Amino acid sequence: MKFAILNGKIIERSEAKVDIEDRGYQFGDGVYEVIRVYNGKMFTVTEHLNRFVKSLDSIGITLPYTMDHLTKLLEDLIAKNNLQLGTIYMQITRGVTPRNHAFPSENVSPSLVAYTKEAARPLENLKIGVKTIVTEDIRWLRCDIKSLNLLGNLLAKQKAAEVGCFEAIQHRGQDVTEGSSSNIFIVKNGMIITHQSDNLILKGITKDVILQVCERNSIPVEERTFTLDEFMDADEVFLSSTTAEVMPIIEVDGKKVGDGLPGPVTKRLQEWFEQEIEKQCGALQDKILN
Ligand code: PSZ
Repeated sequence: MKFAILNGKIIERSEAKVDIEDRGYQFGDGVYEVIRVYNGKMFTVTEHLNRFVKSLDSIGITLPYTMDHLTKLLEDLIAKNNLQLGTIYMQITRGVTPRNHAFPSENVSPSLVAYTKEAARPLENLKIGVKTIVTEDIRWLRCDIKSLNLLGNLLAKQKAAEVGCFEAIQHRGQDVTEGSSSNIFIVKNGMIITHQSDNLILKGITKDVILQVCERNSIPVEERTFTLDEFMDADEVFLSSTTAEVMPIIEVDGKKVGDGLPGPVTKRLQEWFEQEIEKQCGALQDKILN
């Protein structure tokens, strides 16, 4: 994509460069968001921007723009790049300053970067489901912050990739927390169970859409910790994220989940999730359950 945002201006992607002493580069001292674009329109943009500000607040960075201004900037970027179906990546770091662990005392301007990518919906995986592994959650205790520090997540994802799996599902002792880049849900006897949104997981925007849809359709949900045993014994399992949407999980550590096919509750949620997309962004060309 030809254009990117650097510190409030839309410039050529190839011109968008940051200093070697940017604190994001040296320390991962910043936060980010990924927003889905369908039909040239951002899905759940307000929710993503609110979470962005929450992440920024929790590390003591002030957003150097109003929400309206930032939204307009992102809309302009989508238009300039003529993006129809894809994602926007956006990050803010504490800025450029001589290397020192402690925050800079003088007024350093935060660095904002955003750019777009074309990305189809993962329709094949959404139809047939994905394979996963489980791995110990070795991350820090503020997983609610969408921090640039992703080493724990990367090590988990790499472990999955090395055995041809889509996702690594993390657990702290017996308790399942979340995927390396997704939230995890189990279905048991018609009840949906997912980890509560506390400091141990990221409060997914997709998760929140799913919970709202469940509420509206009287699907019972429990937000609580669940164990690896409950997870392995579930009728259905699925994960959620901005790009993976409602993704059926059909295998864990080489063992089939249920009968090894996406389950009925998961499929109904996929249909309702597509309806939410269409409400905000207009009709989808290709759908999961055609
Ligand atoms: O393109 C990708 O692979 C993406 S876009 C967003 C994600 C992956 N993952 C977000 C995420 C996460 O990184 C962790 C650790 N937990 C949960 C999620 C899901 O958050 P939402 O639904 O807001 O994307």
